Formats: sequence, C-alpha cells, structure tokens
Amino acid sequence: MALDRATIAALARHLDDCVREVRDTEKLTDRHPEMDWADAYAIQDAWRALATAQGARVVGFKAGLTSVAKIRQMGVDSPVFGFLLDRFAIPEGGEVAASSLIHPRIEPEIAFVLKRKLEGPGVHVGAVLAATEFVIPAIEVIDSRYRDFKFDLKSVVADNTSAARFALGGQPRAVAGLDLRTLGVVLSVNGEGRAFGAGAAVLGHPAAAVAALANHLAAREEALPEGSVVLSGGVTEALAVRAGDSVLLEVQSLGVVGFRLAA
Ligand code: 0L1
Ligand code: MG
Repeated sequence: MALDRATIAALARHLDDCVREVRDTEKLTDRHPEMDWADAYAIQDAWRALATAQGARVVGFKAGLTSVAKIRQMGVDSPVFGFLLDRFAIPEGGEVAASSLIHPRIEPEIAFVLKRKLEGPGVHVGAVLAATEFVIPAIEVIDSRYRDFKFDLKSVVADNTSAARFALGGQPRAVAGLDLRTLGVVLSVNGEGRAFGAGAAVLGHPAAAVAALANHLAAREEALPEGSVVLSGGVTEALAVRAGDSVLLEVQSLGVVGFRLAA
C-alpha cells in the first residue's frame, strides 16, 4: 500500500462529505497519483465502516463495468465492486429528490437476492444460481463524486463504484426455468424507450458477475451474506437523468420497476 491509514481515512471522509453536501471533487489520483489497488479498496472499506458507524446497514453489493457497453462508455477495462446501503433503496414507484444527487445516471440491471451465503474462491455461474432465492429487475442510480464523471479505475473503486441509489421491483422470480442470458431489457425515460439489451451483455451471463464479485470478496476474506441483494451490472450504457424525469425498466418475464426524479 502506498497511502498511510490517516490518509485513507481522510479520503473516505472526503467522499462521504461530497455525498452529504451534494458536490463533486477532483478524482483522488490527481492528488495521490501513487494510490494503488489496495489503497483504493481500503478507502472504500473505510467509507463502508464510516457509514455503518453512522447507523447505516449494508444490504448488499454490486458489480460494475460488467458489460461491453459500460466498458466502452467509460473507457476502462475491468469490472469493479462496491457495497449497497439501506439508505440507497428507492421504493418501487417512488421518488428520489434530484437535489440529493450530483449528476445521476441510471443503469438497467438484473438483481440477485441470495438464499444462502455465497463464499469463494471458485464460485461459478452454477453455484450462484444454486444460492439465488430470486432475481428481480433493478435500476441502479450511479452518481460519481468526480467532476464530469471523469475518473480512472482506482479512483472509482475508492468512490464505491459511483453507487448512490437503487430501485428493485416487478416480479421476483426463481431462476429455475429462466434463461437470464436471453431476457430482454428496455429502459425508458418519460415514456420513450432509450436503451435496449439482453442479460448476456453482462459478462455473457449476469450470474457470472455475481460469481466474480464472490471471488473478489473471497480474496479479501469476505463472502456474500445470505439475504444480500447483488446488482450484477448495467446491461446497457448508463443514461443521464434530470429533475422531473420518470424512468421505467421492463425486464422480460420479470415485470417493471420505475421511479421519478423529483424536482
Ligand atoms: O455500476 C457501474 O457500472 C458503475 C461503475 C463505476 C463507473 C461509473 O460510474 O460508470
Ligand atoms: Mg451498475
């Protein structure tokens, strides 16, 4: 590691301040070009510890940059992983205040809810499916704390992979009999279909992203707990949204989920 403990804690607090004050910042590597991968995840961990010390609950985890569309959109080349807090959840059909976000974007995702702990190493698609209680449509709201959504991978990992909000809804379905690769996805904004895809866009199979996440956590002596929600990654590129927009995601066989970005 290149950064000391005090710097890691200070950077986590800085990102947390940006969220609470709804303001952007320069990417961390501008001031700390020496920051390495261990530092990046240590800052994310310190932020997680700070949030739980403040009373938040970790309800799940996410994989990001798991589709070719996202990788191209962001000009990066490997998946990243973050955590989800209870306060990120938007009720289905509910509202989120645009004023509480910096420059939100939305992603259509398939979420997994686990019926038992999933622990790597060696987790594969089959193990993920066996541990899944149900899958459900999810819209992730990402809101990079970095100016103009411009960052490098280490900075974005420290920034909890831009995680900000998520909405789950529609029809929860057990995975037996579903081919997650061929499920069609339509993301609409204000009634207009804006992004289209199918589950296979996520690493060939959305469960592969969950497996990669479980194996990533194992390397850090963590596991996905029973009952956790896992966002497997955007099926399409992310769409910018603004105050007044209503968004709706339809996933074939799984129904719809939506919310409004209130002014
Ligand atoms: O969930 C995601 O794919 C986001 C990963 C972080 C990069 C970004 O903000 O787009
Ligand atoms: Mg995402």
